[in-house]
Amino acid sequence: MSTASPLVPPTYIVGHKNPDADSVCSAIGYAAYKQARGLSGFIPARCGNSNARIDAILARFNQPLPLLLTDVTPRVRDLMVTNVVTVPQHATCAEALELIDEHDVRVLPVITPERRVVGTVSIFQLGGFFVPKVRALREMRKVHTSLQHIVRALRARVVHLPAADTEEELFVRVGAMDLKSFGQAAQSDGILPSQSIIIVGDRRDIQLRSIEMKVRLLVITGNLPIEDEIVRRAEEAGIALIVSPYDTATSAWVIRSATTLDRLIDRKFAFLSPDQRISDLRKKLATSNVPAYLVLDDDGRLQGILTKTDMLKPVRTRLVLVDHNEMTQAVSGADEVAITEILDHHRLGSLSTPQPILFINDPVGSTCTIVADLFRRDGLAPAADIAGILMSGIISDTLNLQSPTSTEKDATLLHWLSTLAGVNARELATLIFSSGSVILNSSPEKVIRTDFKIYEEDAVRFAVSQVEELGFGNFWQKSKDLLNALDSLCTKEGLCFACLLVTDINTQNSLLLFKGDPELTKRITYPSVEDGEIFDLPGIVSRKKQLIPYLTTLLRELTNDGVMPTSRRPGNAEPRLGSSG
Ligand SMILES: [Mn+2]
Repeated sequence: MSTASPLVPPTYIVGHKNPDADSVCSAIGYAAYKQARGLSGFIPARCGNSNARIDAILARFNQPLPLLLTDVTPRVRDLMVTNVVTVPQHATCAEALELIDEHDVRVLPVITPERRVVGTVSIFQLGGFFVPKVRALREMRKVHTSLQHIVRALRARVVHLPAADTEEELFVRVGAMDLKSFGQAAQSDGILPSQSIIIVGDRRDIQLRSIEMKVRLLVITGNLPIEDEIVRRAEEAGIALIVSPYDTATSAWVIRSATTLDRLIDRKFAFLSPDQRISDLRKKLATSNVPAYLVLDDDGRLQGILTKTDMLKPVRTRLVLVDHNEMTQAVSGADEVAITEILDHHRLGSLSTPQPILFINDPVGSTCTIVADLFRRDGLAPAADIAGILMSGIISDTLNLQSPTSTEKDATLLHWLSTLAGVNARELATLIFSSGSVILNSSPEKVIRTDFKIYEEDAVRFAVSQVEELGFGNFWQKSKDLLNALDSLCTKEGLCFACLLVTDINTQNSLLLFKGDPELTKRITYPSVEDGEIFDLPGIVSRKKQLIPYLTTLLRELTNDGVMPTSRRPGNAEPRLGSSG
């Protein structure tokens, strides 16, 4: 999902869920600021859908919609090792051992030519095969392979090699004893001559005896010369004859290593999907004895390998949070990755970080004001389009400096940006606020989810949405539907209450739609204009600075009077965990 060079881990600059204009504009602006400072790898992102207002701003200033980042939860694919050393299905033990030695690994996935995993072989399995078992001598001499593999393993000179590619079960015997004992041993161990490999030096008697017995393969060791008569007789009898460069003991060992892997493959291997969450695996992997998990795609093809050591690697995804600092509002999985910076103008939530980070929290009217201030402080001027983007964030959040959240600094920087962008603030405000009535153009469910934030106050969860309109005309047509939508939201999210602040940009007044805890509803001191569910809030336009403090005060009063706020039981949604931040 990264578009940055793999050498520089990407850092996503991302605003809150249900992004508003300030959230998207400050992400774009701060990425431009980083670039102006000569820093690379910063990517503006958003963790939710755009809306008509954001689209209008981006189109006006020629900016693409930032990357959609819905979930940054670390997954197996983020930590797995992808350059895995593998061994082909039909390789020999010698080849597997060589790979293990060369790459210093403990386990080799055994794969088909299509990279489908057949199983694994480990150094332990191979070791077990080669370590002498005194109670199973016959096993110790067994080789399951073809003569061609033996020739390759020994780097042998071929004299005669019939049926070289046939896979067969063979037994190694060293012809080092007296001729008489050799004959007796051959009869007593019950191994057929056609299954026997005889390894011998320049012992003419044993060589001849082996040919008479019609053994499968005769191996002459130490590059010793062979008499012409032996060669002729072997060929006549159809007996394979090769010359090994090694001594007898080494040849015997190397022949055994020519055994194909087939019988040694552990076909019950542990595997994971690349999409599995690391957090779900930590416990499982901590208590398991499996040294490494293969990572397979849906077709069983090998994608990578994950060891316990890999789980300890730091996650590469890094985030800069703009326009929010509460985990309930951040992109999913934000609490499992590194947050390197926060730029915000909201109340402080309950976020904590393991490392010290750059945290700028300035109670100005918009996050874009903070970004513009950073440019100006460093003597940098944003490009005209970026200046326009930053203006849009300020205008949108401060209702063109009319909101009580607006400060001197917002006004100063808006003016500065206006000069750089060559754009009149009043004209831009008209474009932004006339970019379509959300209430008229969206379903009630969408209206309350468009600019929607969940808050947590002493473990009480509630939601406050806001929508800005030119006049209340459109609103009154949809007020009943919006109340119903709030009611379902309250149940679905298991909230204490859900409310919607409808703000008229023209008159700078708002209406509040409120659904939830009846005890709390009763305590609302603003005049009710309908059914005790819609209230008139003259002069209230800021959710952050005016409404949230009012609501938290109401909640405190309720608990101080010994009444516990009641939350709905989540309906069709799964029970949610509280904030982990
Ligand atoms: Mn903001």
